[in-house]
Amino acid sequence: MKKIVFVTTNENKVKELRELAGTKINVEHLNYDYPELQLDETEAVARESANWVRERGVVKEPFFLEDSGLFVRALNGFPGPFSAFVAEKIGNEGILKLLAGKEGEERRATFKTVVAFCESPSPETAPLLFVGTAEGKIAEKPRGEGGFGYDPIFEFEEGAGTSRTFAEMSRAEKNAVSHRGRAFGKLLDYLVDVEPSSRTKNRT
Ligand code: ITT
Repeated sequence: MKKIVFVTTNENKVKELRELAGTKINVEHLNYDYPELQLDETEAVARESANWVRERGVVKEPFFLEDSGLFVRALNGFPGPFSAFVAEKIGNEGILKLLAGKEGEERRATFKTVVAFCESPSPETAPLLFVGTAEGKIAEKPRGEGGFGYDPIFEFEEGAGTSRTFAEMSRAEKNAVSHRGRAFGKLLDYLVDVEPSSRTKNRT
């Protein structure tokens, strides 16, 4: 089975990815803490983080990492690229306080994941980016026991008037519709379908 290395400090991401990869790809976890770059765009954070890891020769094999963020409309896209910092400092309760009094469409939010994949250690090959998003709303209160991070406050609209938070879904249900599921799904398709010689373009 083809093997790729996932560089992350977040065990929950690894669990989600391993379930998505199934028997197609062997995802090996490297628990390595690269610096959290404070850039404006998730794409830039993922790309530059991958370059940082590659330039230091941390991994010798094909690897990927990913940057994820929660973008809340009423907060002009905050916390966005600062999601990790904000989660640590004010957490879900802090986000809910910032949204006090906001209703309906104002609570709209997007989750975004950008996967950056480095197939070779060569500095001439730019990391390939794969983007996935999920649209939803920030719940009035945290709900659910599953997932991690912002999952209890992110309500995904499933149609027919139902909306569960990601924390109310099983891992497989979240993976089927989530930002990470979509981004990693694109990487998986790419790895499984495309011949190495024709791998050049970003899939965003
Ligand atoms: P690495 O950078 O080491 O991969 P991290 O947890 O710092 O791990 P991110 O910067 O991508 O990862 O995540 C930003 C924040 O968003 C962090 O607090 C996560 O817990 C949270 N987060 C990321 N993906 C999430 C998801 O699918 N559901 C809920 N919260 C998520």
